[in-house]
Amino acid sequence: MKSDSSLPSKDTTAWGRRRFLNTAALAGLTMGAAACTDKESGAANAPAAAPAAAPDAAHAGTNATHLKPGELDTYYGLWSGGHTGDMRVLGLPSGRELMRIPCFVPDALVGWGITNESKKIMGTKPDGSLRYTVGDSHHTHASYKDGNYDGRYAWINDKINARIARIRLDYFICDKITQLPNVQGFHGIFPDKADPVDPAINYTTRVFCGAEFSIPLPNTGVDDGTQYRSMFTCVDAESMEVRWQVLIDGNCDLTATSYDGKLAATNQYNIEMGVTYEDMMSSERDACLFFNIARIEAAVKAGKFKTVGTSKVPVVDGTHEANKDPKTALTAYVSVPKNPHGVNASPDGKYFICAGKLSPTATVIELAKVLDWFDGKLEKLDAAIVAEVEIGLGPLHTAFDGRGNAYTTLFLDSQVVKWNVDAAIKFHAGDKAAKYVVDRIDVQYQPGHLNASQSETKAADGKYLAVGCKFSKDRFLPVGPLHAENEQLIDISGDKMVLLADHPVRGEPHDFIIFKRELLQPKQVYSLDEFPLAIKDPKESGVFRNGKKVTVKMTSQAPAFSLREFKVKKGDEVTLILTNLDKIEDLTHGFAIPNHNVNFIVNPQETASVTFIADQPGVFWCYCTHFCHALHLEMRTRMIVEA
Ligand code: K7E
Ligand code: CUA
Ligand code: CA
Repeated sequence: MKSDSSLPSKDTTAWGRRRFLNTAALAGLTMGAAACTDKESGAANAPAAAPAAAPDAAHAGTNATHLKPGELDTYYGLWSGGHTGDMRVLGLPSGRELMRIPCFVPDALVGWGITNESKKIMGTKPDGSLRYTVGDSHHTHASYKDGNYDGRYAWINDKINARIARIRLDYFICDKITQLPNVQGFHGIFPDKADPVDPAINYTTRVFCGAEFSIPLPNTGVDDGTQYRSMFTCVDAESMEVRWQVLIDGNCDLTATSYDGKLAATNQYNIEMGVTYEDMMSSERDACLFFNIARIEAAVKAGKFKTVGTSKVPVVDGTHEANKDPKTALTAYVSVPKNPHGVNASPDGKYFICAGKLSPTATVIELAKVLDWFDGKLEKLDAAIVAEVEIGLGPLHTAFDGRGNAYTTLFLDSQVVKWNVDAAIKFHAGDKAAKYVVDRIDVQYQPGHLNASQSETKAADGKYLAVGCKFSKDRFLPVGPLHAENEQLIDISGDKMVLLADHPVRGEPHDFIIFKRELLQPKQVYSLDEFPLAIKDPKESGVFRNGKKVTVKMTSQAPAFSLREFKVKKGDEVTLILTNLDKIEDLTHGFAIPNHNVNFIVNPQETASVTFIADQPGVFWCYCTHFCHALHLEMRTRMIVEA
């Protein structure tokens, strides 16, 4: 197929032919076909695409991606790593990958899953081995203060094992992982931005987590799917303990939170509570489910909860049946068209926008009206919908430029559509002259998430938009059957979107955030006090025996370890503690032991430990694996295991 990146025509008459897909079967077919073939055959099932026109240089924006050697990026990007279960840190606009922060899956560079400290965070079985070595991270979002990022934390989900990880943004490390009880398919995640009750708490204290799959509660292996339920979970941002859960009808997909802290919401594509995709598509409308945070926490405080299985977490009842009276309701189910996907909060704080997925629409829900309904001042909850407009085929996620425009990925059309929220509201209210679609751009190909610089904050700046395309097809050199995916950068500073760059990415691209570099103040040298096991003076080094348990204490200072050799006996359980006493930025050492599955690094002033059985007699040259000094290759110590 051809690989043009030309802009589509602004001719909206062609657009009018893209009709609402109002049968479940057709929608399912179209989605399936496009997902496994190319854009042309996807389009064969869909109404004709807008005719292509040559790119118009006159409308080109002013942003560029190329940085001169030595020039620093102006934005950080935090990216979920997909199957690799880590968080990627990018510099934007260059798109250069600066770091990978391991979370859910072992990492060979830093020794994540090898050191005792990282294993404790990841979670182990009674025999000390890792509980999980697979992960699937989709969503990452950072902590807020005053509606902007405050540089404390970011969170990321593992869909496979229902885990949430926290990243400390001072050291760019994962410091806690919590597994959510009684849920499966933990997908959407979003920190709150303020406390619903206390205005002094204008920063993140909670993280909300949606569970996409429904299961028996407790999970007893029941076959009858009508008994399965899903839950919405609140995790404490500081302690990372699970605070409470809400039992719901339907399921959770993506999650959003309001700037005033009063509301959180999750899109639901399975209000049918089906167990097959045909069942899950049988209703014409699903829901965007709102949670009244203050009321939920009051109910927990008042003891109006139960617990499920062995979990002690309070579970309140958020089902339809229990929440009919708006004045006491904990939840509100706003109806949105068939099988929606993303839900995103506009930076003006007024709206949540639901992307239609199987419906070619975006639904704009006004938050003030949802609050009115909870107060008994809005008779029909669905009157909170202030726009529901056609934008294209397969809408998935929406980003914002802070100038009133929304940008939504169209999976089936392989496009990003730029549309104006106010114009959409006017159109919905009956002003058929209101032109809400502003621009469209082809992307390569089948985009999922997108996000714009500062888009998820009140400081959305409308400069850059990144798009995670699920298929790269012909954009890169072929490398066998597995293709790189394609992340693209688009300039959104002008009237028309301009494609700036393609970047290959290992599967699979999901969510990310982009924010100004000034918002972070990373530290490049640890403090010894961060580590209880720190060996603060090389004189403390040595071999300390307690029966068959041996502790080896060592420090590193380029180009030497504090012990030139150390002796243990065959069969000993050895715990080796290494503190890097070098204080210079960028002076990292590694420590590898041949035949013992040990390799990890210690950054400046960091302490790490490993525990292993010395099960083979012999001499083992432990060596520094991280280039540190002209004498790096000589930086070694001997482990002598006596028979
Ligand atoms: Cu759309 Cu898991 Cu965020 Cu990926 S989900 S695309
Ligand atoms: Cu120390 Cu290389
Ligand atoms: Ca559905």
